[in-house]
Amino acid sequence: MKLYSGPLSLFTAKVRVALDEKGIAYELVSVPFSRARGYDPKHPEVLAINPKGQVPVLVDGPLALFDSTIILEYLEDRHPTPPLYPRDVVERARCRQLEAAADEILFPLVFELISEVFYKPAGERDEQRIARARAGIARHYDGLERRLAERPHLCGEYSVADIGYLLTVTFAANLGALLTDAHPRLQAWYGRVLARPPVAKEIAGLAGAAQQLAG
Ligand SMILES: N[C@@H](CCC(=O)N[C@@H](CS)C(=O)NCC(=O)O)C(=O)O
Repeated sequence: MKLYSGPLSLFTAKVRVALDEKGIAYELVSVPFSRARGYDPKHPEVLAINPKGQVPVLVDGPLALFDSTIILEYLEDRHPTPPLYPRDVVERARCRQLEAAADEILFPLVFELISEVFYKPAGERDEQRIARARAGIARHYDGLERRLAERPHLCGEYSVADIGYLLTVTFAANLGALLTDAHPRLQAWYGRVLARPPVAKEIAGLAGAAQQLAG
């Protein structure tokens, strides 16, 4: 298996964690990324496979796939053990929805912070946009806090939803939207998920990559 990956790519990080959780060996192809130019120029293989020109891209024999959610589903079908989705069909559907919510509902708010805090120097940032994004993130966390009142992980057992949310929450925190005592269950959940070796390894790798890009 070959994974085209960006050094700071949250979406690729989801796939790397799932591959490690399942013990699947893979070759990592790092695509160019810089703070000044983002993902420009794009890797030719990524452009050839993904019409959106984005990572992650996974190649497994004759199969080439893009979009982290679709890749995670393929990995589960191809390597069902250990499972990263609930077995029950209804719970599985709910869990898929949650995994997608991390990407499509929470991440856009985090992207507002990326645009302001990561790409702009202090002094040129739109503080109102930052405050609005932080408030939206805190409201989203309220929903997760309620969900965690009844279960240790977002879908009961550890799953792709925990992987996606852990990474998104980490990016938010690194950009100043910290997890606070207003969300104690979410804080405890964060510690539980971070204690998993594949997750800890990924978070350490992202921190190292961020330092390298900054230096
Ligand atoms: N929905 C996609 C999003 C992928 C995505 O946004 N990838 C970013 C890196 S994290 C990218 O390649 N950005 C370059 C671009 O959009 O041109 C997924 O889940 O894989």
